[in-house]
Amino acid sequence: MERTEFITVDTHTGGEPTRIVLDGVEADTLSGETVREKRDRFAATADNIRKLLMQEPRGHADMFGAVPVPTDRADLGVFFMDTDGYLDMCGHGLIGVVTALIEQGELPETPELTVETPAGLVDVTVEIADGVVRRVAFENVDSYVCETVPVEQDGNPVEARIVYSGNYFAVVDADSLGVTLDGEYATQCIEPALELRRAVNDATPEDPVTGARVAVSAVELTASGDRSCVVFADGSVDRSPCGTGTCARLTLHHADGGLAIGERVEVTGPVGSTFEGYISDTRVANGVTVTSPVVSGTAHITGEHTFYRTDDDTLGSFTLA
Ligand code: PYC
Repeated sequence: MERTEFITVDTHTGGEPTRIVLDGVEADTLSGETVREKRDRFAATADNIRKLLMQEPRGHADMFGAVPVPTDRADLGVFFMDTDGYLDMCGHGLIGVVTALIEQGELPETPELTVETPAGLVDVTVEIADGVVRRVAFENVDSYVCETVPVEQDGNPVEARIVYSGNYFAVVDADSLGVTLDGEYATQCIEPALELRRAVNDATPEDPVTGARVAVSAVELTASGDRSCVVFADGSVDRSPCGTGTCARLTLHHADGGLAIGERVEVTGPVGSTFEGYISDTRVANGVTVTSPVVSGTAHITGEHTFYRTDDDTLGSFTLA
């Protein structure tokens, strides 16, 4: 029997998992200049590893993962994956990766570092005490409001605001989808969010900065006050307030005139954990106001794994329909 091993360290950031792959991925499946190229090469040649570590029986329907990779452009390179594919940027994942790599001695205990993601370079600030990472803040890639897509859902008009914040989000008022973000609401968000994403993507929204047609990857349900719920992949619910989702919310709030530069807000996710964020700066690109959102949160290491893939285990990886 032949056995391949994959070593991971796992974290949770406000309840949302990140399985960080430390060993087992062959270097030639990560070739490329940029982290985006490395991610694309991995997706083309080693997607079975994503499925193995994200999906059942080793992962679960809401598993999330990250692969740190070497880069000359920053202190660290990392790309992100889930049960369904890959995201260009991930806030909770970034907070988890930086926390785990510093606490495991894989990164120096430094208060500031830059991280290259498929979405671009992200500046990170770390609070460390006694070898424990207490808080990680990241200044996201340029974020901006794209357009409003009106759709009809269950006979009701719904306005989906499309925002780019490292990923394309459809931000929608939870009430308009018939969901109240109160108590235990997470699972009620999944079906309405997936239906909304299908309708929005059928409307082929456009990125006003690049001019490209875009596909929304995540839906953020918001409610007045600080509550939010982000649904992504094939119906995964982010247990945390969602890092890039919080950036989308801040960017929208600023565009609507409700958030001044530097004004801090706290956003609460479906299990009650919080991220803090603010807009640090704005500029205009192609006539579009572009923000630099900063979000911070805390992650904890939950364990280390050595996963096996043996050649007599023919079941493979799966998600339940
Ligand atoms: O924290 O940015 C985030 C994120 C995206 C998808 C899941 N979490």
